[in-house]
Amino acid sequence: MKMTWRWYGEGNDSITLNHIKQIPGVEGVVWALHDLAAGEVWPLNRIQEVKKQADQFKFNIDVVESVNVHDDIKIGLDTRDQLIDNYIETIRNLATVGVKVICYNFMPVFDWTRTDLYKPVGDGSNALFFENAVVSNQSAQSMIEKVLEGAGDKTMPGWEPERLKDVEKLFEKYKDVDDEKLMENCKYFLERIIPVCKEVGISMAIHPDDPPWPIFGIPRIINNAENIRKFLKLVDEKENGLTLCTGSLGANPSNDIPAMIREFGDRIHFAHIRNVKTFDNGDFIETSHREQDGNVPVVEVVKAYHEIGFKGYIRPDHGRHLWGEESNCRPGYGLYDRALGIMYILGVWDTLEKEMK
Ligand code: CS2
Ligand code: MN
Repeated sequence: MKMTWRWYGEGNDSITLNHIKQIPGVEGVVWALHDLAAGEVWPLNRIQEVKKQADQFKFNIDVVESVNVHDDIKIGLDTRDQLIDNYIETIRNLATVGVKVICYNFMPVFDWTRTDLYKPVGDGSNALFFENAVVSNQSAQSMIEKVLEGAGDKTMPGWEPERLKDVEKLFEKYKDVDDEKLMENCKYFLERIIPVCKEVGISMAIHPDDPPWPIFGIPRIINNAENIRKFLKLVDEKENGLTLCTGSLGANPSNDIPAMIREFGDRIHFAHIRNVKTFDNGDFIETSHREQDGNVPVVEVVKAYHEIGFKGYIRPDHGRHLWGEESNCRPGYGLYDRALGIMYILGVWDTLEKEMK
């Protein structure tokens, strides 16, 4: 496996390439052009600029997270063809600098959803928290306001204030889109882009829905083994693959993640590792990577990757905010806990490697 780190880009992240260089084992940065809206073509010169920055630190830029999919494609509107053409142009542009994997999601309306971005964990740190009752008892608009307020001056991918300004209208557009329709629209998208991916050597890696159950009546299609199986068959090619996020899938304790790793094997191009502590009422809080701190069997997860001979990319997913860093880091994307997570993952991995010899 190849260890990576999600970096939001120069001037857009309190963590610099120089910081990242000091974390053992990191070979590449997972990046994106975060200022571009879904549907825009990523210009070649902007892509080359990131490549140059990463080259200076000898990081690869093989993984992009995310090239966001426009709502019209998910809804299946007539405008989707032009938007898919644009997506294809971006894929082609990314291939010119050697990008290998594109992580994306097919969640309607929002990216990951939490009700508290800085919930005290009890040891002085704080972390992202999801409280079911809060989501059930308030409007989407008021939740959006709270999330954006909690994010302060940091942008939140998938939570663009402009796009979500009138979220009720956006919900209205999705009103006829159920799980089946969303899956169909996803197939339409994949049938157009996967042949191009094959041609240019890029694999698509869909990210699971987070949380992995419907909120505000929004459909969910990437949330358990059965649906993932269906998804992989939509276009049964290696390039139609997965980002397996233990944090997102792990919020539902009935997801057996090590079993998924063994089953989906070489269709997993990108691994996100995070632990999460779930409660009986469906609430959950993000924790350190250590297995004992949450409900995700992180050691078993790493073992499963080792067992399948995983050659793909891996990164710690979110981290808690430690030692006061929440004053200037992006929610879930501080420096310290993710760096500790890398050392935990590598500790297990290196032990398994040694045992093999
Ligand atoms: C990420 C997702 O921060 C995260 O949890 O794993 O937001 C991910 O970047 C997107 O869903 C992929 O499009
Ligand atoms: Mn993830």
